[in-house]
Amino acid sequence: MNSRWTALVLGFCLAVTAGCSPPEAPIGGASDPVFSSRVVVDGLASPWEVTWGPDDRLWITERVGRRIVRVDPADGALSVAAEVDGVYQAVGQDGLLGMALHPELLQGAGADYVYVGYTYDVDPGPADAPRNAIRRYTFDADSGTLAEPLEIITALPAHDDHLGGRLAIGPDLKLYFTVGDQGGNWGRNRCNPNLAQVLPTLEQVATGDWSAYPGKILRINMDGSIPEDNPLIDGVRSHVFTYGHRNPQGLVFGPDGQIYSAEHGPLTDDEVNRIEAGGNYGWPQVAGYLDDRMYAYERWALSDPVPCGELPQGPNAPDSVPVETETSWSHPDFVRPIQTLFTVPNGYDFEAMGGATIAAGGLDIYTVADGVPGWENSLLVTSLNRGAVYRMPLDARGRLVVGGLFEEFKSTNRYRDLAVRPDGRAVYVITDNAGGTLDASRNATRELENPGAVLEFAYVE
Ligand SMILES: [Ca+2]
Ligand SMILES: [Ca+2]
Ligand SMILES: [Ca+2]
Repeated sequence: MNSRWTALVLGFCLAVTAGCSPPEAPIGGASDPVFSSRVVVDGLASPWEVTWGPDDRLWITERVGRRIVRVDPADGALSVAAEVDGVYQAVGQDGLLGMALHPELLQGAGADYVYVGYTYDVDPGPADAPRNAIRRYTFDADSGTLAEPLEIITALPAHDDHLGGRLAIGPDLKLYFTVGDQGGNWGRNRCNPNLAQVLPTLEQVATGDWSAYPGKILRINMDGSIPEDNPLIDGVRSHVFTYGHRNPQGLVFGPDGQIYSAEHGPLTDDEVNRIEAGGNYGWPQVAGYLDDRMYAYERWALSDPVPCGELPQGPNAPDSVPVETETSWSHPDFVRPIQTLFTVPNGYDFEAMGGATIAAGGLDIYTVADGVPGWENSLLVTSLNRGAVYRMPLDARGRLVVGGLFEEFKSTNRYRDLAVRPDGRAVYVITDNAGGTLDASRNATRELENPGAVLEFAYVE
């Protein structure tokens, strides 16, 4: 399986079905790099985060397996660093989630710390009351295991949909953690109000009530407290760094400290965002750009006179549900995405053409100068529902996507997250164990080629 550059026209037609125009020739005229691919290891239970470690191992969380494992990318040898206690795992998005390695891990600096985000159950009885938390472990290099678990922050929102859960450490040595919108106003949770625009109050912050954190990216001190230099948003300083997010599952720092996120859109408009302190990323008032294209905010919880609970679930809101167009809303701190995947024109037929998202998973940035030609300074985002990694070259300042959008490493899998080898000559992708994607002919399938695996894509020439 060779990967090749396939530039995608930024139209809506992505060859999802017959009748679409095929992907166009490469943009920019660069030579097509050739990659070889192989399965490094399989048999993992829903791997969710993969990170290159200072020990030259791939550090991986298993969402369902509730383990942190280290894999030697050369031969696939796997060792278990921790069985993570107390993880609640019930549905498709909860369990053991993001992981971040302290930048001084294994540097002899007394900071051999590994942080993980996970779901747990606060209800001591039979009811389920999931919450997310961040825990720190200390790595013991001699035994290769993680010990001394320490809860950093608990009682973060969790639900049965849109949990977010990606974790990163910034050059400022703060923890950054994504919290999804908990699926509010969507699907089976359509009668729950969406809280992505709701901000915490002073009283909530004073009492440690984090229930207004859905749809936010948090910035957290290493001890769980609120950084003094977090943005003051509507007069309140909390862990909230940015808000108005749907389900961010990608989060990465560029070499100059800029932060990028990737998040699932509804039927269109997955987003790649540049994250700025105090920014409002628009959801659920806006999906993608503020352009009234194939999205308006249907407020199911406000249905009147028929209460929401009596309405059938379906793609089209009945007349009793108030609808707000994107352009009826504005906000001084609104930040538009630097890229959408994909914005479609009005009149787009989802039934005939398929959903216009890639179901964005993990995000990374390729910074190596002498790795794959033409790749330096590109964002890489994984797609769950297309079995590919989408590469976006950035401008020199890292502020804009320039020069197109490229589909890499296509296979019949769901790509959850990725890591780049420090020499830039290989990319490692982890795959979901189940779910839908597109096969080589771009037909929908649930038969995955390499479920629960680590795949290597190595640059050949
Ligand atoms: Ca990663
Ligand atoms: Ca947005
Ligand atoms: Ca829009």
